[in-house]
Amino acid sequence: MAQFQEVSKQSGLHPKPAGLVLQYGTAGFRTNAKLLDHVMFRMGVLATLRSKKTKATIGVMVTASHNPEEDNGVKLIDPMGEMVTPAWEGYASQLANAEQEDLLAALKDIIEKEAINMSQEANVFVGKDTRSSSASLSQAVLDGVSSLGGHSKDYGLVTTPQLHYMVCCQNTQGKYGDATVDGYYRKLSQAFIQLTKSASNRTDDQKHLIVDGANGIGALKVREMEAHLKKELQISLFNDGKGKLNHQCGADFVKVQQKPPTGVEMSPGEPCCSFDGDADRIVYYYSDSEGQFHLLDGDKIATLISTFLKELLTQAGLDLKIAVVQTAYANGSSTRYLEDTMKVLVRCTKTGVKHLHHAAQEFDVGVYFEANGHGTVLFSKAAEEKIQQLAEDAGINDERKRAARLLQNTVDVINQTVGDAISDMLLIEAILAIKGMTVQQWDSIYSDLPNRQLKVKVSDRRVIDTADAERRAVSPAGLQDAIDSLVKKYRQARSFVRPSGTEDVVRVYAEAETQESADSLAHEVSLAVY
Ligand code: NG1
Ligand code: ZN
Repeated sequence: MAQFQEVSKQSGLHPKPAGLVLQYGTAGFRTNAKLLDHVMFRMGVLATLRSKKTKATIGVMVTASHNPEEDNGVKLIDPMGEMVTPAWEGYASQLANAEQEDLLAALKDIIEKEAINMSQEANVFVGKDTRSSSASLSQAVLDGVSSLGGHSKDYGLVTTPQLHYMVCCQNTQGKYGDATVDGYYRKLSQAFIQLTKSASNRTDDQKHLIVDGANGIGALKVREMEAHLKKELQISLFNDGKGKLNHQCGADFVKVQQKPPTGVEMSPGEPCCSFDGDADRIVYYYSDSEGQFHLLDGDKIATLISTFLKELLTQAGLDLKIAVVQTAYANGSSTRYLEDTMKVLVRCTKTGVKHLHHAAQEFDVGVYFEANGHGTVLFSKAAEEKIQQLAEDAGINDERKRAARLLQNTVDVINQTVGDAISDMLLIEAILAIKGMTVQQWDSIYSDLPNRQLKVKVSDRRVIDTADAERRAVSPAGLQDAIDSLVKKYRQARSFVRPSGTEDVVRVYAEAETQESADSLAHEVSLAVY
């Protein structure tokens, strides 16, 4: 057919290595950049179909997040800025894995199954991270879009959450904000400046933050953001892009290694944070006067944010249901603190942002964070309206008004489409300023249980099947019994195993009363996995 001629021709310029099979996993396609040219082209094609199907703008982000520089990857973004719906993840794998001669058949199959009207217009937003392979790979995406007659807008270098934000703005006709990078800076910085105005006694010291940019896109963008902050936040940027991406730095390194990144000059008590390679994750940390390292991960962040929001909702007299969504990796102390002390509802979902995001949508205010620092807050439409109305209500007392205005600006500083290191950083800094809290005081809200994460290589990780939000292994037979009896040997212990969705490994997690116990429990459970 004539309309596929261009796809045929162009796909020949982006050929698939015969026999190569890749899976659209938890975070899209991710592997060595050399293997991805055909995948990018095809994802441009698929995004065009998705746009025709939804009659909305779709996003395609070229990044491999915290993976090494040599890797790259691609993620599709649905109309409201959320991850692409699961059925289309299946189509993505189907299209990426079709051999060259079968590509058109695979394409037609999707068009038929989804009953896509091919005369519908299509719009695709494309963004990329700073990897050296990203320029040509994002060009392959653009080629894919144009081969099927779609329109594209190339945002060039942006963080993953910035592209999610643009897609959402575009599809809500500007109600969420302007679909420009400048619009993003303006919305978030104005909200941040408003929030910090309520922090009366903020000293210059408290306006200072050390940021590890992981030598990635976040480093570039946090600098641009800083220019909008009118000195209300002054950033000392390390790993600013001159060094190797994610190498011994960044949020993933800091969280997994439980140590500071290289290349950052820390002084005792000074708050620091690390972004990951595409700036959708953030973790905080500091070293104390004895030089000991303290990590404030996604669980501590969720606790700080949900405590702040709960207090404001109470002060505002708003009866809105707030919940925190975590995964099995959440530290047991955080769950206990939230449920027992804060009396906040806690939900546990499977690993992967889409699961958390989905669960958080069930509440008026849903705070979700993975322990690794990926997370955000979702406000239901009704919640946003109530906050708005109250902030504009002339008949309420000053305390309620102040709380309502703070809530309003909090909503605006948050990127609700996806976890966003820059937005989360601004929110955390604003909360610390408003509460007059130091990073040490925040850290001492509860003490993490010592924990350990290990990776185990097995011949086929898929033989492990889990249930109960991945907290129990249902196959192979006997594995969970073995884990249960190992856990019983230690105090305050918990352990689980699950196959990774992004690497060919089984992940083992253990926590216990002491680091020694957590380490040996993790080790013993790894042996049970073989
Ligand atoms: P897998 O490889 O499925 O454990 C990892 C992270 C997830 C999520 C995805 C996508 C851990 C334990 N797992 O998934 O939280 O962020 O990568 O990036 O951190
Ligand atoms: Zn990331």
